[in-house]
Amino acid sequence: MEYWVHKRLKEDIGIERYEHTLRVVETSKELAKKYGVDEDKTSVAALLHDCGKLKNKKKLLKVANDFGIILDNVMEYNKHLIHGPLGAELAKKTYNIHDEEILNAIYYHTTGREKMSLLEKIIYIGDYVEPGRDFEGVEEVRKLVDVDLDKALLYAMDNTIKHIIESGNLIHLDTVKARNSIKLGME
Ligand code: DGI
Ligand code: FE
Ligand code: FE
Repeated sequence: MEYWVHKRLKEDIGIERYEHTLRVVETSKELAKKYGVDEDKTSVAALLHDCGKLKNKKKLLKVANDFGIILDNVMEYNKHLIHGPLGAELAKKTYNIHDEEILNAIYYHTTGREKMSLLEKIIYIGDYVEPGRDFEGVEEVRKLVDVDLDKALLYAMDNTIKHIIESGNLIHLDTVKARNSIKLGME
């Protein structure tokens, strides 16, 4: 992507989130090669996956509102979840991306959704296992992803749902649907 994209991204999300993003690009590209997904598309989706995670949280809410993004009750409760839908909107309007597959991968990268595409799965897992991550269970997901993408996804989603429950938070319906859909697809 052109220089201005990187510059804008760095300004909007901050240097640490930007560096995380670059690691997600590398990790996702490797996964794309392994699982036969278009590497250029993957690269764009990964670069912009967190473009909605504006470091200025007041601005984040204002921009989401200006774009007419309607918050459901779970997103209202946990504002962190807005950055996926907001990212997809920014990718379209600011970064001029019109590929629906890329926009969906950005939109659903935090929760996942029912019947995820291969690109959506790769961005979800790339975000989860990039080398900067060190949360509990990540090593297992790294091992699984070498063997079976869906097994890796199910493990990661189960882990995330357990973590959400332990922290007393709300589980988004798309998170539940994503998990069930992967589970059913495996049997
Ligand atoms: O933006 P990143 O930090 O790179 O990663 P992300 O967009 O995957 O966000 C990960 C966080 O999102 C993690 O703490 C789990 C949380 N999350 C995922 N699904 C849900 C959720 N949090 C709530 N409350 N509800 C969900 O359904
Ligand atoms: Fe994110
Ligand atoms: Fe991320």
